[in-house]
Amino acid sequence: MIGFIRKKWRQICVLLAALCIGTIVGGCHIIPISDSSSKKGVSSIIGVSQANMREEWRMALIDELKAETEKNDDIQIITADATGIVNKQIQDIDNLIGYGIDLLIISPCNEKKLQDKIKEVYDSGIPVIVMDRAVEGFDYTIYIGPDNEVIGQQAGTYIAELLGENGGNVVVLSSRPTSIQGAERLSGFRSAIYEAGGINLTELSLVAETKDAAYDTVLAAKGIVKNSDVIFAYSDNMALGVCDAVRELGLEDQVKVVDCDGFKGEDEGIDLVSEGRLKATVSCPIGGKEAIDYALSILNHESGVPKQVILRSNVIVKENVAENLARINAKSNDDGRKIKVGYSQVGQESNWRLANTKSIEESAADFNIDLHMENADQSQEKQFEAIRSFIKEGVDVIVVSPVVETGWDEVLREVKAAGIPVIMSDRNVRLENNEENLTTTYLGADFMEEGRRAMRWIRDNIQSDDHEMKIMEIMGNEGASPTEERGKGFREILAENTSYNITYSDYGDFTFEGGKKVVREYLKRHEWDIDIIFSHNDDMALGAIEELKKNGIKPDEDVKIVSVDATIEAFEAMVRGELSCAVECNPIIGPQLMKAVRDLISGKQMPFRIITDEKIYDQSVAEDYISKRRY
Ligand code: GZL
Repeated sequence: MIGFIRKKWRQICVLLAALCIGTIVGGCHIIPISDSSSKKGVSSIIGVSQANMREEWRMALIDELKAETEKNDDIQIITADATGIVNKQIQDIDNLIGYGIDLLIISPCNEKKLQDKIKEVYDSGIPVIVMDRAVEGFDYTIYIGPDNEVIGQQAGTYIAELLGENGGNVVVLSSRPTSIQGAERLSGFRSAIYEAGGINLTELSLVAETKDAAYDTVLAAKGIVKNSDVIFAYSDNMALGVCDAVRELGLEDQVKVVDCDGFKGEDEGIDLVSEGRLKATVSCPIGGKEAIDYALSILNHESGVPKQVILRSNVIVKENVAENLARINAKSNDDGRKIKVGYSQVGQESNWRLANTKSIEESAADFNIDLHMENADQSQEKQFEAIRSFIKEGVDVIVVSPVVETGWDEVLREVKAAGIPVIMSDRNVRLENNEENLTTTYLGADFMEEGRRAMRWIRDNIQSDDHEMKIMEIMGNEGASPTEERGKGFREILAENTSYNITYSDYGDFTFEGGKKVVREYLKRHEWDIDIIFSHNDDMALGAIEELKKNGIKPDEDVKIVSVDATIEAFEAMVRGELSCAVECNPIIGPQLMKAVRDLISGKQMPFRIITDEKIYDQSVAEDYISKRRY
């Protein structure tokens, strides 16, 4: 207790000192965020390391963080401005930690160069919220930011639709992007333009991603520009230079300009669209509100904080500027009323599913939500029936965990026509046309990463110096997103390691009996020659283990077994020395799901995706963790 008081007193002293002198302290400029510096009862200090404070977007983030902090007396934030310099940002982080912060929010100058520092802070036990630019890997508490590839795709798709079936001439400003986000936007843009077909794309290289460079480049390319229909720039900053040059060339009536960012403020995207100088801007969501929301959850040690929240971007045109501004400025008005949710659940095929259902039912009660769940016994037809019954029932929200990825367009169009929003939970769907916005958000795991983690563990822990390792893959049910994506992620890493090969694959439908069947069928036609089994879930792995033992084959000795889910039954099998490794797929998504339902009903814009936090376990740690497992 004494230690706690001492820490808090130190924090308050530091904060008051910083607020009083407000000067450069050790290279870290403390900018008092809150005017209510005499805040009583500040229990947590949040350090904000901002890449720079000159870009409009970054100032907007600080403003959002400030506004959200003002609403909560328990927290105080202090911000350091790295002025775009990597070494200064590293020094800023050290200074903020020296002030005794309880949590770090960082928007890195350079994702790669800050990655190790972010990992160091995260590993030290200080929660880290990474914003805007995602570092590789998962050594942080949560990432909140846009999907820049999607932002670029949205711009490309909009331009293709603007030009129509006759296509046209499009100029894209494509400097050598100094940021990953610029490269991702260009990549998404190009993919959408190529997919549309019939569009002549001319790339103009910029010397820098600035307004002036864009202006000069467009003027210099007058000959090309005067034959073009659209110019695309992937930031507001560059777009202003393009608009000025197009005006200078007297081409405003002919050449349309489209960009990304959609920031508020003078000469920013929304402003330029309102003035008719930009035809459209694809918004880059800021995330300050979400950052403080999740910071409070983390500081309050709430369970279920996701690993990634991918924020939604919108195509803003003159006709919908008012609607978008209203959305951006909307205050969530969760009146706490009882919400009715219709949930179409896959079935009861596995221990994972049972834990998932339990988590959802318990959280519905906690969040004052009237849950009507229908189990489909892995039948898509039964899911359609359940969804149509929810429409008739007039529920407020429909949640679907789809047994397979495809075939959902018709029934989801019926739901949309009924004005009921849809959340995809646990698994996602693949739709014919993503622009129909038939679903609001996806909440679940990164199945590709689960597959990669399984194969990375095999690569790092199971080697052979005298023969190619034979792998048997026991797959979930055909067409399910975890089946497709775990297999893809696994093969992505497998392709980098030639001493392994998948020599046999079969479906086990995520069930215990399915796992037994795959091994039984194999043994009917082969002598056992498999070195490794990769099972898409624990139930099939445990069924396979039973069949192996029945045939005198020793699990984890004669064959290593790696599975996904990491249920308590998997931990027990690892402790028994039968299962070799379990990649976690967290079924306890009830709290996040019900928070998303309440956010949706309260008018908040939903993220594109909310990705759960997951680890990997093997026999070396199974004993340590088994007592802590919650499913
Ligand atoms: C994954 C989930 C899968 C589990 C299986 O999110 O959809 O379905 O891995 C379950 O155990 O049957």
